[in-house]
Amino acid sequence: MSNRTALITGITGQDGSYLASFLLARGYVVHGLKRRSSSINTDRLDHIYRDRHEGGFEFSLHYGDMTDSMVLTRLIAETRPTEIYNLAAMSHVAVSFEMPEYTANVDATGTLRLLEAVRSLKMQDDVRFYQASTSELYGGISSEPLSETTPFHPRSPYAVAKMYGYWITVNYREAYNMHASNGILFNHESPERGETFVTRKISRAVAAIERGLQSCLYLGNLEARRDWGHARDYVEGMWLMTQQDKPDDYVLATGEAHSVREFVELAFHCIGRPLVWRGEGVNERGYCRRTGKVLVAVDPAYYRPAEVDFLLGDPTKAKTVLGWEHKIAFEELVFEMVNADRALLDRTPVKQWEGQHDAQAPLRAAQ
Ligand code: NDP
Ligand code: GDR
Repeated sequence: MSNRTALITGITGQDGSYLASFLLARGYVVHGLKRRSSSINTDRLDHIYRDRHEGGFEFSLHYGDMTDSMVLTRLIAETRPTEIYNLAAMSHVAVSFEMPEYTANVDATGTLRLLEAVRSLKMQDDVRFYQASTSELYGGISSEPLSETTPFHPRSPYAVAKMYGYWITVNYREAYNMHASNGILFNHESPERGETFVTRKISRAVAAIERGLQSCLYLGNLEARRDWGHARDYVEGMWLMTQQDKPDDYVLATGEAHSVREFVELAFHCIGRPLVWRGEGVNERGYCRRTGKVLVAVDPAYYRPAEVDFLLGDPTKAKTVLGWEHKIAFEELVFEMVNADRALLDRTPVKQWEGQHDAQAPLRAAQ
């Protein structure tokens, strides 16, 4: 049996699924914390379940919740992890304005619960801890590349909660000498990205519009700029942080920023429908250059109470110390996401797809 055992909170999410595959391929025993839900929430882990029977590796999921410190303590005591990756979070910025207290409970106090569970079990010298911190901490008030030394200015309940997570991780490192590191990760996407984040919302809509299942894609702020990378590259960076002799905090980013508008244009380009824009502000529309049909429209319901307009990271420290660099380029990411959703749509019964589309309708303001 491997002596490297990882516990991943948030294993059912985008990053959790990539990280689980990454660690299993390196011989880790992997345990994951999974929330109870009334319907199956392990779709992203299906391939691992399938491979487990053939691969002979050790992979287990355990029910629990970041709001339940008893479970967290018991789980750590029972699984004796050598590395803990705290990826669990209410991770949607717009939704955090609707659920600020819950977001703080999971993202801020949840991180404390996990760290304190390690300490109360006297395992602080045996565990390496990774905290999923975020570029949202910066708040987008500067157009300079953001690094580990840039001051924070969180602009959402999510970012404020993550600010607590960041500092409590630093505090446990300084107070108890724990090997605890923050990865300050800029946006990273993939075909496994949650459907209500803008990139996946776009790739799904483009695939559905191509098949005639949707007529128009409604978006909020088209000018928002993000430093978008691929989740596969970023989970490797998380792991590199826990492999260092000394714990520290690192920015992972590509060093390139693109607007939501650019993402949309490239995504429609993938299906051979280039766009032309007309109108201004909330009246702006993206028309199909060939047919003249409106394919993209602005809906102010998707504007946020406080927007983060611009995020661009400076990953120099990660490159110098960890030897980490992103490998997957922006264009490749967009093409992969659109093509994955086209393929997904091909194997999804139309009725089911329409159901999924409708199911999101009442949540539109939060997508
Ligand atoms: P996802 O939203 O895809 O995944 C979040 C995970 O947390 C899911 O497994 C979810 O479970 C779980 N979770 C949510 N609430 C609870 C709870 N109360 N108890 C236990 N588990 C819970 O996020 P990503 O994979 O994209 O991100 C991973 C982490 O990295 C998050 O902390 C996020 O805030 C942070 N981050 C992400 C970035 C990105 O661009 N992706 C950038 C910077 C930071 P369920 O599946 O049941 O919903
Ligand atoms: P973000 O991701 O808030 O950066 O947080 P999201 O994809 O939700 O938004 C990116 C930008 O796009 C603008 N936008 C829209 N966003 C959504 N979701 N839906 C829309 O219709 C839409 N139209 C425009 C947003 O206003 C925003 O400016 C993600 C999450 O993964 C966090 O957990 C993580 O910490 C950060 O990335 C880094």
